Amino acid sequence: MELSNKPYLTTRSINPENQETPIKFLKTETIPTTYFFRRNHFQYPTILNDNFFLPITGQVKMPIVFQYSQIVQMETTAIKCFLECAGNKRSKFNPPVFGEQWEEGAISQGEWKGISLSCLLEITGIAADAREVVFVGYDYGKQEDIEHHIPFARSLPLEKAIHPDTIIAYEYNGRPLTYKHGFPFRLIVPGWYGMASVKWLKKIILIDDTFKGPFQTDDYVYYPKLSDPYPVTMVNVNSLIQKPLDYEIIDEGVTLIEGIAWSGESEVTNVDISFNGQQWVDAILIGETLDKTNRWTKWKFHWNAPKGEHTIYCRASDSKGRKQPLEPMWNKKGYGYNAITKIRVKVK
Ligand code: MTE
Ligand code: MO
Repeated sequence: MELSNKPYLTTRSINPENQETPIKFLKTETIPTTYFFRRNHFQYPTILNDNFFLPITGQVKMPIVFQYSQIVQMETTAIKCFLECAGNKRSKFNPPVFGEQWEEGAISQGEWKGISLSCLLEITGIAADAREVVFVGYDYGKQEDIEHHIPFARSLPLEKAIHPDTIIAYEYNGRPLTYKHGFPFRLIVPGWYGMASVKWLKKIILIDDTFKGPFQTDDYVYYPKLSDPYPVTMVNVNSLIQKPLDYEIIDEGVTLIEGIAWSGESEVTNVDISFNGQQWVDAILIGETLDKTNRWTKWKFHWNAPKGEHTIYCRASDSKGRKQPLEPMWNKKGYGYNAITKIRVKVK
């Protein structure tokens, strides 16, 4: 029998194409493009000559249209970080919410190379009254309630936009970005949920007020039950159990439990395991612990598994003192699910 890794991705919707990564593939530091999850709001755009020009306009001292050939010759910045969709794990909310029913694989990680946006803004200059930076993609389509077609567009506050790790990426894992992941240019905003990392950049506009596009003020907003709405930004502390898998049947005796944990604008400092949700024991964090900001950490735990049915709980904590909560924060659009990770196994 020939073993195959196909299908590489699990399809949640065909048009637009939304596909998640089977979590058993999330085991290396850098995920090959073929296994990288895909999240699109519209059909893929057509790539034309125009796509190789990147205008920066609005509240700048001097508007400039940069060319691909210029940008790739400037000083490069390489960033290894994960990208997680804000809707990852949405299928776990109870009561259920509308939207793509992602399980746990709307996350991937790899090395992005490009130029810090701040380098380009140094060249254009920033006007004194600039407050936000708007990023417009080449893809467009119909959005509920709006008559005309609109592009995918998002903004960042100026401080986040000029952070040296916010880059205009043109390479992934040492190769040019692939078409489906934003070729020729995409924004990468490490530590923020994926919606911020706009693909197929068409233009960048500095504005002196706040951007009100539908992907800023309607989608990607938390609507909790009891408090006021607020925007989706930084990635919550979270984790996955990859071995055993949910509902796996395993043999009695010592077995390895393993997985990954991550947190935005922070790093994982601890992973605890429990078999009853009350007493917790430390798992072992694997690999370098230096500079894990915006990267996932692998962890493992040796378990002497007794016969019977068990629930395994996993709870990550980060350097900002955040911990996965027992209950998720339910919100109408189903973003940011990060309740304690749980699987069921049977030991025979
Ligand atoms: N950029 C454009 N132009 N269009 C999109 O639909 N989706 C965003 C973001 N950037 C999107 C986009 C969302 S919600 C996510 S989670 C990430 O891209 C997914 O990136 P990927 O498809 O490379 O995994
Ligand atoms: Mo997303």
